[in-house]
Parts: sequence; C-alpha cells; structure tokens
Amino acid sequence: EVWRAGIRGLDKTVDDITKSVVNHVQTSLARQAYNIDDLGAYQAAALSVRDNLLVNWNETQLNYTKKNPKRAYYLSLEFLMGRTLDNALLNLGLKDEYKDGVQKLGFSIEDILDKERDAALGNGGLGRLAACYLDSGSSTELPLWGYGLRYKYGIFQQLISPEGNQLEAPDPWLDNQNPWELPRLDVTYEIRFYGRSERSHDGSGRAVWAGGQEVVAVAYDVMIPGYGTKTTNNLRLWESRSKRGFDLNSFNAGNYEGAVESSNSADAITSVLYPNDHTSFGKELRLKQQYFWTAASLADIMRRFKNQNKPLAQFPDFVAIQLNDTHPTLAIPELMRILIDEEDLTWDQAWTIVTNTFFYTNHTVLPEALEKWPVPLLEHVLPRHLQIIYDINLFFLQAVEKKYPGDRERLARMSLIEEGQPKQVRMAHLAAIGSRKVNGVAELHSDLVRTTILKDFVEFEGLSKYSNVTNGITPRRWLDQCNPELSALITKTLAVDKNVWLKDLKLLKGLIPHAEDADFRKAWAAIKQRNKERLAAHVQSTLGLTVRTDAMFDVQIKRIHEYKRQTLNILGVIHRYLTLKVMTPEEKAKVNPRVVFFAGKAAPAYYIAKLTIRLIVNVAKVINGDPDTKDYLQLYFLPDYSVSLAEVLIPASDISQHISTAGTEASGTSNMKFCLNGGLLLGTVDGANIEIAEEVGESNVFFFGHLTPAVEDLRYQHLYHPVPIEEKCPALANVLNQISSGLFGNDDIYEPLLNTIRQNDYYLLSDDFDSYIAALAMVDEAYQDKEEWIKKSINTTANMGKFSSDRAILEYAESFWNIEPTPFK
Ligand code: 26R
Repeated sequence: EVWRAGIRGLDKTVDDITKSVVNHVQTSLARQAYNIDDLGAYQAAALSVRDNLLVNWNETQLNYTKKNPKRAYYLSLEFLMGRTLDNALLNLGLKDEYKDGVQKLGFSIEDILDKERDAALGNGGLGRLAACYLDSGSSTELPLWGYGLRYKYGIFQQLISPEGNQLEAPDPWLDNQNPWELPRLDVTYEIRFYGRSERSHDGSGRAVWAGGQEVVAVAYDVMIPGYGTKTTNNLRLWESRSKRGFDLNSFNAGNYEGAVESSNSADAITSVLYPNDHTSFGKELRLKQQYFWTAASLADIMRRFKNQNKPLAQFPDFVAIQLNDTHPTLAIPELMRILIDEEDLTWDQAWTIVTNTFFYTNHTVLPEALEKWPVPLLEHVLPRHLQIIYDINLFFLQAVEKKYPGDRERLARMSLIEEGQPKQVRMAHLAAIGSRKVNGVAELHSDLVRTTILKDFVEFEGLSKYSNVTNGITPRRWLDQCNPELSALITKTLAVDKNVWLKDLKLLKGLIPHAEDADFRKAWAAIKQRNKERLAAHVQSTLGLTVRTDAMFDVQIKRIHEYKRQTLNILGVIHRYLTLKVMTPEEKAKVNPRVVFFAGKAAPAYYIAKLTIRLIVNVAKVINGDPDTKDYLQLYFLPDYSVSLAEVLIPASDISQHISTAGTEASGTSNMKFCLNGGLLLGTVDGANIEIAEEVGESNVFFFGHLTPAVEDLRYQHLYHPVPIEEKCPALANVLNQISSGLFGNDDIYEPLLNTIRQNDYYLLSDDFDSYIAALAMVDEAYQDKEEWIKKSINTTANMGKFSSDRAILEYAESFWNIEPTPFK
C-alpha cells in the first residue's frame, strides 16, 4: 500500500507541470527557482518530461515481460535523433500543457526548445532512417529495440572559413548533461579483443578464444515514446570502459603511464562517430567499434532470451535482428561462436538458428561503400571469428560447387574472401548468406541489388529471399513538428483529429478536392510564405545575412558527394548567372527571382567534396555582390547542416533538388520530407524519386537526365570514345571555362574538381547538363502560374501517404520479423 501510494503517475495538468519543473530546478539542478536562464529552464523541463516518459517506459517493459512476444532488434551504428524535447511532448500529448506551464514560469516554449543540442550520432540517410523507424516502432506499438553506440562525439561541427574551406570541430554533445539517457551501470558485458583461438583441454575439441584484452560495455538507455500510445520502447547505446579503470598489473609494475594508456584505449572505442559516408577505409578502431557493439548487443539479447528457459532452437521464434547495412555483420560469426563454442551446439544447429534470426538491409550499391575487412586485420583483432568466417565460406562454396560443378569463376565471384594483397572479407556476401531476407530501400535500388552486387546469390538462393522495403519518414517530426501551421490547416480541412491522420497518412488524399478551392490555396500559400520568412529570420539571426522572401526557394541539402552532384547544381547556378548578365532590363523584368540554398557536410578526407563547398561559397560571394543580378539570383551555403536545420529549411522550400546520377542514390529520404511539406521535386529518375512520381503524378515532378540502363554505356563511351566537352555540351564547357578563367577567384584551385568533369566524368554531368538546364527552365515556367503551382503543391502533399515510416516498419514487422503490435491498457 505504501509502495503503491508512492508510485508516480503521469503529470496531466498545467499545475502538475509547473510543480514538477520547479522541483527539478531546485533538486536536480540545485539552482534557485528565481534565477534561472533559458538553458536551465530547458534542463528542468526536460527532466520533468523524462519523468513522464519513464512512467510509460516502465509499463511498456512490464507489458513485454508479461506477454513475452517475439521482439525485433534494430542494430545500427548510427541513430541521427536530432532534438528530443518537442517530439517527447508531442508524443505524450502534453505540448499545450508544457507551453502554458513554462509560460507561467516566465519562459517561452520556443526559446526553451531551441536550447537543446541535436543528438547527431549519424552521418546522413542511414542514421536518420534508423531514428524514424524507432519513432514508428513505438507509434505502431511494436516490440522493437534499437542497439547502437554512445559516441562521446557525434558528427563533427562544420565551420566554413572566409575562403570557403570546410573546417571540422568536435561535437561535444554530452558537455551539458543529457537528460534523455539513463545510465545502466549494472548492465555490463566484457568484450574480448585480440588473443588467440585454441583447442580446449577438456577433451571436447571445442575452440576457446583466450588471452588478448577485455573491454567493458556499459548500457545507456534512451526512451522512445510512441505517438498517441503508451508504448515507449528502448534504444540501448553502449559505452566502452576499461576493465578496472586501470590495468593493475602495469600499475604495480610502476608503469603508471602505460596503465593510463590502456584505459585510454578502451575509452577510445566509443569516443567518436566515423564521419565517412560511402567510403570504407579498413581502420582497426572502426572494426573494434563494430565488434564491441555487436558482441554487447548479442550478449544482451541472449541473456534476455535465456531468462525464459526455452531451448536454443527457439531463438528465432523470439528474436529477429535487423542489420542496418553491413556495419553489424560481425553479429553473424559472433552468434555462431556463442552457439558452438559456448553453448555446444553443432555447426548445422547453429547455422539454422543464425540464418533464421538475421535480416540484412543494403543501403548503397556504390562499390567504394561496400565494406571489406582485410584478413590480416581480422586475424589480429578477432582470430576466432576469422576461423568461423572461413568455415562459413567453406560450406557455402561447397554448396555452390555442387549446384554449378566446375564453375571456378562463379566461386571466385561469390566467395566471402576476395583474393588480393591482402585478402579481404566481403561483408555484404557474409550478411546475405547469413540472413533470412535481404532488402534494398526503394524498388529501383532493390532491383539493382538483385541484378548487380548480389546477382549470383539471387541465382543460387532464389528470388524470394531478395526483397524490397521502400524507406519512409515519420510524419510526426517531418510534418507536424517542423510545419505546425500546415499540420493545423490539414487537420482543419480533413476534419479529423490530427492523431488520426498522422497515423494513417493516406488520409492526406482527402486534401485533393481542396486544391480546387481558391481560399484553401490562399491559406496553403500563405503558410509556405511564412515558412520562408521563418527561414529568412533564422539565416538573419545566425549568419547576419538578409534573404529575400519574395523569390522561389530552391534547396539542395544532403551530404556532399560526387554522386549526388551538388556540382551539377552549382554549375547550373553559374549558367543562370551568366545568362542574367547578358540580359536586357526588359528581359530581366520577366525573370522570377530565385534563392538557392545548399547545406551539407563533406567527409573530412574527401578532397573533391570540400572543393565543391569552396566553389559554392565563392560563387555566392560574386553573385550576391553583383548589382546586375542580385535582385534575380541569390545563393547561400548554410554551414553545419543538421536535423534541426533541416526542420527549418524543408518547410520553406518551393523546389528541392535530388539529382544523383541515375542508379546511384539508393532511395533518398529528404525527397519525401520536402514533398510531404508541399515542396515540388526536381530530380533524376533515381531511388525513391521514382516512387514519389508514381504517387503524386509525373506532372507534379520535374524529371530530367539519362535513365539507369544508359549509365553503363555512357561510361563506356567516356572511356573508349571520348568526345571533347566543347563539342558535346558547349553550355557546360563555357561554365567550366569561366571558372578556370578566374571569375570566382584567380588561382587554379578548382581545376581538380573541373577536371573530374573534363576528364572521365564518371557521374555523367556532361551527359545530363542540357536536360538539367531545360528542367530548371520548366520549373521557372511552372512557377509563373502561381495558382497552378499551389495546386501542384497541394496535390503533392496529398499523395505522399505511402512514405510514412509507419508503413515501412509494418512491412518489416509483417513480412520479415513476424512480430506483432503489443499494446497495453
Ligand atoms: C562503410 C562506410 C564507410 C559507410 C558507407 C556508407 C558508412 C555509411 C554509409 C552510409 C550509407 C549506407 C547511407 O547512408 N546510405 C543512404 O541510406 C539512406 C537510407 O536508406 C538512403 O535513403 C540513401 O539513398 C543512401 O545513400
């Protein structure tokens, strides 16, 4: 009775909330209630919200313990969560109450929300997708856990020097205490590295992995609330610590420095997120991150399973593990090791369990992004795992040989081991044969997986294992939170509660008839305009730059990469500038003003990507300062792209660019975010652009460029029948020559970038430039007819229902994992 009376319920009233916030100011922050700034108010409010999340989180875990459903685990090296407070308030249904509560205490909720730092534990698409999927997992009440690493430093902070160079600064996001994590100092596992694989002396002949170094994994839990449900799932992030703080042996031997160093090397494992996107470097520390995380996660999953006292053969009936790209593929040999070396199962028993437990999602077909680990490195760091990988390979190739006798080339192509100096383990092959299902992230991409990188595997194992789940985005963050006015207009227009349509996004189709209603169009356009003004105010306050808001807003925001072709965009901007320069005033009067925004980070070692940023920044200086053109064209590179910046940019866009060389962008997810917010899409026939066009209608998107099947031929021609660029694409040649002649700075710094195009032009800019310029002109023309444009905008939003991540996660749950919604109360 005494216990029950003490158990905390949810705060519900404004009164409960102010009390709880003030209580946290006094007790948790140990500060004077009357002497608190916005940051303190944020922290106290966050702690108070966390108390509420904890109520639901505890009940959720209790519900799972009671019902014991099959659970799915999403293993991802990246979770790009962004901010949490606003999302937690929305999902708890306490936004208005907290707004009033903090106002009573003398604060504005907007100012408080703005104090939160992003949790930026990811590079881009893959990490943000993981965050959307967790939101949807809880919102659809699925028993879904995330497992990742608690990096001390997230993705670097991007600074742009006056010359336009990207500089990287660390992101010490944990410097202010993080109210959203719960340290679980009692949940720890010891993870081994190095050492040797021996035979046991007990006569069983079992392998024993011994010696080396042990590192401790400590759990930190992050609560993931569902929208409009009590289900609050868990994201468990591992931190590495040295086993005893100090290595006592070396400490006793008088080697203080050595002892401290060993503690440093254990800490180093979860110190920093690798900032590479799409290029694998084979670094030892990265391998250690991958093993540390998969081994800790599997040990945790195994412990939970064993608590049920079920036979190991039933493991796949209770556990599904999704591999987010190949980064966690070591989980496959690790589970084999546990089952064979520690649980004494036979190879076949173990392999049956493994191949019914794992599921593998591929996120890219670019060759440089396919992970391969050098055999000598694996042998050094994980000697027992290398043996297991060799055994998996042996049995696998025996089966291939049986089906295709004497086909040596096929064996070499399919082998887990790539011959060479050194030999390397192909992680995508290991992930594919160790998994129950393999999927790509959009229809075209899944086709490419099936017909290129895993073609032999489809032939050998059958098509049904090789599947597609088109990506999705959470409409909570990417519509309701980032565009509250549009969300409110939609709710009013559909005349259903927002918690209905936000969970059944196809209901947006109800907007279609309203596209014909002039008043509705006016309201729709006014919101877009206010979102542009909000963006302009943000640029003004953060960068001190004045953006005109009576122009078309044209946005490209994503990692800087040659395949994404920011270069094509900036060359198009220069082309527009040159065209404006030779126009008469009468001609110019007909031009629609345009503001072009770029944002995105370049991998620190990616020279060409950094040059692209430098070019954009220096072109911006010239264009924005040219009195002949500045009324018609403005250009901005916004530094330090982040989830939070995207939340301001996306609702403000009229047109966004998704212009990868056909066949290179697996899906893209920001394309979905722009279109959901009524921005139109200018893009190539690639990734999810194709499915967006299918949904919203080809007349509502602007497509250009060569199609995927043409790409291979074009590249072949570039190599063997090159045509000088002056001949092939004079407009492009002219732009390149203008840059070379010093229009944007007098030295030769841009030559290496320009030469990638003049020489082999792997990403086909010279093939697509003319049709790109033509597409931009079509955009201009369409924008002239304001009413038609707004109709397109409305119809785009209305037809984006398919791209909710709720749909995507339910596809994984139903067709792969075989897990079910497990609601309570
Ligand atoms: C191996 C290592 C260096 C590495 C390679 C690639 C690390 C990270 C990546 C990121 C890749 C896998 C990625 O983010 N891919 C993106 O995944 C999104 C979500 O599926 C897609 O929308 C997007 O098209 C794709 O590029």
